[in-house]
Amino acid sequence: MSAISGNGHARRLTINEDAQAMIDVARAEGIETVWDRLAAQEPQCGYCALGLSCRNCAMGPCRIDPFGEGPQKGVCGAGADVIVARNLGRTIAAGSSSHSDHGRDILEAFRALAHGETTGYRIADVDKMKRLAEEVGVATEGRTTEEVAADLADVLLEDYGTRRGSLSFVARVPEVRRAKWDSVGITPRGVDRENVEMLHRTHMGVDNDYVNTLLHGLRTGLSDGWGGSMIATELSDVMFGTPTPVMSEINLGVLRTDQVNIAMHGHNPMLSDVVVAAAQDPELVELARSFGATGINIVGLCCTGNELLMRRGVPMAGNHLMQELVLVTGALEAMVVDYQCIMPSVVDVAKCYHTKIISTADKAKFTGATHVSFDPMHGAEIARDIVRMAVEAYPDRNHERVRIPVKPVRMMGGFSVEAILGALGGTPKPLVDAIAAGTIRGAVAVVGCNNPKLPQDLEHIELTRRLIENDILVLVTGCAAVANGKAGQMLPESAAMAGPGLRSVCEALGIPPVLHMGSCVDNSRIMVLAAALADFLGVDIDQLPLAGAAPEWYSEKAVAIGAYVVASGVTTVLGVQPPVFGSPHVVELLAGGLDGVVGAKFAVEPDPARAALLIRRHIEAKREGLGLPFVEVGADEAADVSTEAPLGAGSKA
Ligand code: SF4
Ligand code: MSK
Repeated sequence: MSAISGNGHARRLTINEDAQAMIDVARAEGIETVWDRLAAQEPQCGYCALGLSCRNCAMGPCRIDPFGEGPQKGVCGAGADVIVARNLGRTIAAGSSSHSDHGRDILEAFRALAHGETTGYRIADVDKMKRLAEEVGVATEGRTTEEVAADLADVLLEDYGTRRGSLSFVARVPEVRRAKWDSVGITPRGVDRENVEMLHRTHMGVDNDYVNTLLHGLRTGLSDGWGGSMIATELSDVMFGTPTPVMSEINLGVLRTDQVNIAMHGHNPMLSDVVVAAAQDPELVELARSFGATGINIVGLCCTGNELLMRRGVPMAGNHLMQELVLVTGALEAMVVDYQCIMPSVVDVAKCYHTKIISTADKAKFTGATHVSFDPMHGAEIARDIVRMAVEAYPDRNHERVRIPVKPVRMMGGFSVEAILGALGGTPKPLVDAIAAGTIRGAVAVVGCNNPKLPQDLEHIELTRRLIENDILVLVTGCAAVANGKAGQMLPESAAMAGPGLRSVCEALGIPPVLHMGSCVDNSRIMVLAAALADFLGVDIDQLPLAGAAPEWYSEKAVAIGAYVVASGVTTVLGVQPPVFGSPHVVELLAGGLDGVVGAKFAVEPDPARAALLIRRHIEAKREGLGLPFVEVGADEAADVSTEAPLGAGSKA
C-alpha cells in the first residue's frame, strides 16, 4: 500500500498532469512507486549523504563524524577529505564506465556491420562515416564503405586501450584547452585506462591526496565526454542517421487504446532501432489485427526514447519517473529494456497488469522478467521475436483497466550539431554574431534526470523558462529534454516564450528556443558545439558565455557528465546536492579552486529562480570578459525570485 497519503499529494510529487493521474491510480490500487519507497527510506543516512562513509575495505565500514565528536579517521587513517574524494572518484568512474561501455557496444556492432556480420543494420550516414574516418587518419580514397568502416572501428577500439597518447576526439578540443589539460595532467588517455586507474587509486592505501584524486576524477570524466560518450554518439549517427529537425509527440497520451503498445526503455539505440523496423513488418501488423488491434505503436522512455525521437520522430511516453507510471496505464503490452536507469521495480509493477517486461542485454538481467538475449548479428530476427511476444500479449489486456489520462503534446527534436550548423548556413558565424550583438546572451545546457526528492520536472521547466525569457538559448538532452517537451517548450511557436532577441532568432530560423540535442551520451554533441564556437572565435571554451545545469540529476552518469563539462571549461549548476559536503576542502575545490585550474567550477542551487540568476550573472561576466556588451544582473532581482508560483509563466528571473 502506498506510504504517501493526503489530499493533493500527487501534485506535490510532479508538475505533470499525466503523472499526477497515474500516481492517484497507483495509490488507489495499492501499487508501490518510487515515491513510496523514498518515503520508506527516510531519514536517509546522513553520513552517506555527506560522503563520509567508506566501505572500500574489510577493516571497515567506517564513517567520519561531521560534528567532530566521534571518529575523525577511518580504521586505515583516511580522513574526511580522502574519503569524500574517493567516493566521488568512484562515482565518476561508474558513470563514465556506463556511458563508455554503451559506446563500446555500439562500436562492436559497427565493426561487425563493417565485416558484414549483422542483420538489420546499415551505414545510414556514409558521409559522416567518411568524415570521421578522415578525422582519425583512416584513408577513404578509392576504398569501399565497408573497408573504411572496418578501419575506423579499429582506430576507435584502440581508444578504449592505451596505445596512443590521448583519445582520438581530443583533437577536437581547442589547442589552448588541451595545453591546459596537459599542464595539469588530465588529458584523457584510454577510456578503460582512466576508469581502471580510478578504481586503483581509490583502493585503500593508494591515492591519499584528495586534490590528486579529484584531478583524476576530471580526467576520468573527460574519457567519457570526449571518449566513450562521443564514440557512442558519432557511431549511432553513422548507423542510424544523423538527426535533423523532426516533429513528434510526448507524454502518456502517446499510448493508443486501440493498438499494441510497446515501450522501449533504456539507452542503446541498437535494439530499439530494429524493434521500430520490426513493428512495421506486415506479418506482425496482420497478427496484431487478428487480435483486434489496429496496429503496433512503439513509444520511447528515457534515453533510448530520445534516440528514437531524435532520428525517427518516434513518440515519447516520458522520462525517468514515468517508467512505473506508464505501466499503470494498463495499456502496455511490453516494456522492452536494454540498460541504465531501468528501475528493478518495473517487474513488480508489471505483474499487476498483462504487461511483459522483456530484458535484452545479457549484462542487464531482471529477475522476474522475460529475457531475450540480444545479439546484433541477428538483430532483425530477434527484434521480430520481441515484437511478436508483445503482440501476443494483446488478447490478455483488460480494456477496462486502460487509463490514458491526457492528450499528447507536440514537440520538435533532432538538433544534432550538423543540423544546428545546417540551419545557420553551415557555419557558427550567425550564432556567434547574435551572441556578439547581445541578441542571444549565451547558451546553457540543461541536462540530466528526474529525482523523486524534487517535484518531477519543476526545476527543469522553471529554470529553462527563466533562461529563455532572458534571451539565453537552452540546449537540452536526456530527461531534461523530455521535461521541456511535455511542457510545450520545444515547438517553433514556443519562441513566443523567449525574450525579444532569442525570439527573433528562433522565428527567423523556425526553431524552438529549447533545442533537443539527444540522449545523455549526446551531451558530447554539446561539447563539440562548444569547441566549434571557441575555435571560430579563437578563444578557449571557458571564455564563452556558456553554462551547464543538471537541476534534477540522480545518476552516476550525471556526475561523470558534470566532471567532463566542468573540465572542458563550462561552469555547471546542480540542483541536487552531491555527497561531498562532509569535506569543506573538497567543496572549496569543486566550487572555487577548480576555476583557477580549468576555468570553470560547480555550484549547487536547488531553487531554479536563483539558479537562473546565478547563470545569468555568470554569462554576463563571460560576455564582459570577451569585450561584448554586457548587463549587470542586479542584486535587486534576487529579492524578486521565488518558486512560490511553480511555473512562473511570464515572470523574469
Ligand atoms: Fe575504513 Fe579505510 Fe577501509 Fe575505508 S579504506 S573502509 S576508511 S579502513
Ligand atoms: S535516462 S541518466 S535519468 S537523463 Fe538517460 Fe534520464 Fe538521467 Fe537516466
